[in-house]
Amino acid sequence: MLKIWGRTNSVNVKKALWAMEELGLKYQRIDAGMQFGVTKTPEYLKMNPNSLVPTIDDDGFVLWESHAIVRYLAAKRGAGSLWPTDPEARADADRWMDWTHSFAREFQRPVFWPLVRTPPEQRDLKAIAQACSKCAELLAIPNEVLKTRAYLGGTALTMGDLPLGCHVQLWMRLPIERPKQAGIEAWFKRLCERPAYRKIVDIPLS
Ligand SMILES: N[C@@H](CCC(=O)N[C@@H](CS)C(=O)NCC(=O)O)C(=O)O
Repeated sequence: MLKIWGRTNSVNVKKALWAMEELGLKYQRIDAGMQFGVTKTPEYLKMNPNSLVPTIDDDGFVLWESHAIVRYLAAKRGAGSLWPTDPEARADADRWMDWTHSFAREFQRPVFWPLVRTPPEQRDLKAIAQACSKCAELLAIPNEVLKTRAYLGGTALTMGDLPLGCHVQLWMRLPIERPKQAGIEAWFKRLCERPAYRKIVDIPLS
């Protein structure tokens, strides 16, 4: 049985869970990380020496790094859907997974953490506003693509949408000023129409 360790409000755990749901996989999720602990136990560290979530165990094959997990599941179970079979189409989608690291670096710690996981009196609002501007500047890149494509990899959802789709849910749901970005907004709306996205990704911020 496919197992995944990770709390449901982790953006990186969401990427793996969303892939599993889109692929219709049966899995067992074990709470781990933050208030649940687990990640510092010798058993967990043996699986994932980073002491981070997510980690999966697929019938004895242990894997960590959320994007690697998404790629693995897509390659194994999603050929022709999450995993485009044409090498150029796959690279086109794949590039957005790597690009998402650039956005996450400017967004998770500088914007999400201060607004959601930091007491209001400790927030540096000027720094948050500056970080938001930088994030909007970065999102202008996929925004252009999404003006002419339904999904980042083309006409259908692929693995290329999963990492950024998880960060953009937080971006869209945070009480911040966002410039109008029609491509991103239409894509987010499209993602919200997917049952798997609503179940796993578009949950209240915490
Ligand atoms: N590059 C790793 C990063 C994993 C990561 O930073 N996970 C965070 C949650 S999003 C974590 O484990 N934080 C500590 C905790 O939850 O206890 C991945 O993509 O899987």
